[in-house]
Amino acid sequence: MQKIALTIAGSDPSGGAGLQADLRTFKALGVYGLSIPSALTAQNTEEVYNIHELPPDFISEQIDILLSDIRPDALKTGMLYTTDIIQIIAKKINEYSLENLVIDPVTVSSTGVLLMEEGVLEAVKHYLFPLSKVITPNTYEASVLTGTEIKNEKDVKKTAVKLRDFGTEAVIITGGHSEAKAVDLLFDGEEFLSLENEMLEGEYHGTGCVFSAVITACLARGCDIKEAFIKAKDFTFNAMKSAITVGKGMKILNF
Ligand code: PXL
Repeated sequence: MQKIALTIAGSDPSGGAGLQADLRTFKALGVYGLSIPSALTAQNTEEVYNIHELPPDFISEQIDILLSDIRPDALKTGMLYTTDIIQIIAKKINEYSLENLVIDPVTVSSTGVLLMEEGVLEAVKHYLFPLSKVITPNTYEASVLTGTEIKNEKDVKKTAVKLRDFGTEAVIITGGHSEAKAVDLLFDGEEFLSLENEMLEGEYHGTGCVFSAVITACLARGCDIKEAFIKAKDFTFNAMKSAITVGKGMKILNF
């Protein structure tokens, strides 16, 4: 049976991040991709210039119409932008008892532009974390979500434990604490698994989106979280090594 994954995320016309990157990633992993935009951005490889969120009622309608026809094996959320959007998505996930939810709590673009309104991270934490299988914050997002400063490996572990207490099954904190190595940490409630590779030079667009999309596709295919994490780390690193320059700004992951 064809496995199916859904992304609810922002649109990035450059295709490097957002739902366009998610769909490319699902396809690369043999998973059929569904997509519901939560917000549209005006952006290129250099900068995010403007953002328009979609009306929550219309997002709700997209979910109802799609799910009356097709049921995803896994889903992920990316940039959700407003608390109203988060509330409606949480309601629908509950209503349809959707499983294998991966949350990428997107806060800022690679260039530092805010991709959410104030209070949105709190809403993601409150409404969506308890419904999720895994959350994939980077070190910055993990630190904001818990109000902890992350300076060393012990801090990363402590933060992962705190984040899991918000109700998710597993936490993956990406980016680590070191400048020299790219270290990602998984905590599934029982054990920690840390994966590292060398830090690559340059500016890359959409790494968090691709990473969480790989996890989603793997869950759709029936992997457990540990397998999905190992695959995502490897896939994203290779896609960064093969990154391409299509515009004047950041590199786009290629796979
Ligand atoms: O990489 C985070 C991200 C997620 N979603 C959208 C984005 C970005 C970064 O620019 O534009 C739509």
